[in-house]
Amino acid sequence: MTATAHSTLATASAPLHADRRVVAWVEEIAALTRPDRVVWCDGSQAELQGLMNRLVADGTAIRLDSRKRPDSYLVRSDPSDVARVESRTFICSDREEDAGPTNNWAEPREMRETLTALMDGVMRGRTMYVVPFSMGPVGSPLARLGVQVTDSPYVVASMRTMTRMGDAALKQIGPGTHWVPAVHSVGAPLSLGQKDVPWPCNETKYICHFPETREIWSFGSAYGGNAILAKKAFALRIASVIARDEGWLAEHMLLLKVTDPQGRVFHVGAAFPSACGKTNFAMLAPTLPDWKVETIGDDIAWIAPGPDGRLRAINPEAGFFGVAPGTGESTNLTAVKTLWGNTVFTNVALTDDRDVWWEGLTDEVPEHLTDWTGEDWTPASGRPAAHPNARFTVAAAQCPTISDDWEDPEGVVLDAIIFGGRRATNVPLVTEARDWEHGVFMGATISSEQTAAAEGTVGQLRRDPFAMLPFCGYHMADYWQHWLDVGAAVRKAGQRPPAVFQVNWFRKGADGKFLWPGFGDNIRVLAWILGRLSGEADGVTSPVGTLPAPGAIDLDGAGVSESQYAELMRVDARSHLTESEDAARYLETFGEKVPHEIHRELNTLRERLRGSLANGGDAA
Ligand code: GTP
Ligand code: SPV
Ligand code: MN
Repeated sequence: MTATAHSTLATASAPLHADRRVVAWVEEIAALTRPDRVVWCDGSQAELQGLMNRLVADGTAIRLDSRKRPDSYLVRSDPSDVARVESRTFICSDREEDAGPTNNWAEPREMRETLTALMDGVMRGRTMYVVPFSMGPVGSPLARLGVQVTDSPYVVASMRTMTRMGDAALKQIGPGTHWVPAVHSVGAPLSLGQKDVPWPCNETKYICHFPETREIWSFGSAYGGNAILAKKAFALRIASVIARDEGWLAEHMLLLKVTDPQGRVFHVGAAFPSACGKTNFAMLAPTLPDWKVETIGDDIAWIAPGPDGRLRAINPEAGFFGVAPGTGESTNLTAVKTLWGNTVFTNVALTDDRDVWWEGLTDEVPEHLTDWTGEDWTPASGRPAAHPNARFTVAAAQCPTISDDWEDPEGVVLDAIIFGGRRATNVPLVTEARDWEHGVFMGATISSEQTAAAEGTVGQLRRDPFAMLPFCGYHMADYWQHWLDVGAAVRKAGQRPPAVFQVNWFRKGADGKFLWPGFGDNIRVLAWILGRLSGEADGVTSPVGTLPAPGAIDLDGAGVSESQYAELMRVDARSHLTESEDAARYLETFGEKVPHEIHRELNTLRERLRGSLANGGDAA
């Protein structure tokens, strides 16, 4: 067929109400990628069923036992395509300095040439799906729109769960509406009669963002954030740029609602790096009596000043793409209950009775499984049955603790912001920032041990500012300035910015074991945090910030010994001074753009640490 015939194909299949610019763009991409068919997705249940049937027929998905796990599927990816690929993720801003030292920059014109060559005819033999979506409740003033085209039915099904996808979103796009175009291909054209593989992908991968034109192009992968472009590519990398220009924040944060025993309601956002416990914290089952935690989001928050100047937040997503390993009955029963059905599992193990299993789901390990690569597995195999970055995809609405305000179009007022990471040493269980500026410094310099959620060396310590290192669409130091500006705007409106805290659930003792029980017991820390807001919880000043006063954290029944607690809270001035030297070197890599407030906070920290050393050493 000729490109013209394909254009006709794209137009003929378009819904009548589709915006002309969207249709024209789809035509253009179809002419380049030359799919056999173009399908405009309506987001219906019947459409999803059709996609899943097709994935089963193609051998991509396995239908799980319908009594054990109704309408649920297991998908095994290609072993070369199991996580986000940060080394192949590019910010193609006009000027290199706008991408900053933490991003891979590529010259936009050159990248367009590369992508055009790669995408030329790339969808031959495949169907191109047109996937209109809304990030945020349809019609919310905080919502933003996008359209992804993709040749992966698995990605379409994922987008159906993760976003408000289909006709309702498409109808939001009118002549003057802004929408983000996103092109995705697995990069595996099929020649006539060629048999497909269960998980088509390409060794070459590109995940590209054009911040000026606000568009996304992704080639070669079908896994997670590489392919579900509404998520990290749009809702963080492109949205962070839009947010900078419009005066709001797009963040790698969970959102939760807490009700204390007096019935007071608070909303909290928390930024932890990938696979560091956002889903767990968002679904926290409190071990303290009469506390209630409800879930709003587990990965991304969009935060904007409301009419009164206070910061309000929405979860732009509609589903959870959560880490399976470590999610179990004892660690996150709420998540386990959420996954009762209507769930797509990727790279977990298959039980002999056609259900799923992964490390940590149950204490008892099954005697026989089919592992995530399709091989026989027994406990003696000496390798994990599920991939460490195996994931579940499920609708947020199915979560038993989903909050009644999770789809509030105006968002929820944010009372506190928490930063966290995985730190085996040094970082106390919880620290309160003195003010917004100190909080921004905490966020800017936070570090974490790397997890399997992306390629790289697991366990290696890296600075991960605001848990946004792989997700900030512009210069990181400009982003810090933007955070300072947002706080200043809140104050200018006569309001107080949210209080800021840093937590660390992952400190280890000399025996190499976690000192803190974590999970449901994290409510004890949250209770102290909220007590600080109401002025009811006591704190003590330390060089790194305010720590809980002795006895201010309820440890009743936590099984934490006095010496363990002391170790959890210990601030070793000497090692913090060493860390602050590293922080200084880190800030240098951002050059002139580092806001003076950040330097000021670093100097204050170092002075306080030196003062504490002069007074004998142990700072806390
Ligand atoms: P992304 O979806 O990649 O952004 O990650 P996430 O932050 O949502 O990760 P998730 O909540 O799925 O956490 C993954 C891992 O953290 C699992 O292995 C959990 O067992 C572990 N984890 C979560 N909370 C705690 C905690 O309080 N203590 C300890 N020790 N581990 C935790
Ligand atoms: C993360 O890595 O932070 C995730 C998973 O939430 S992905 O969508 O693949 O980015
Ligand atoms: Mn994430």
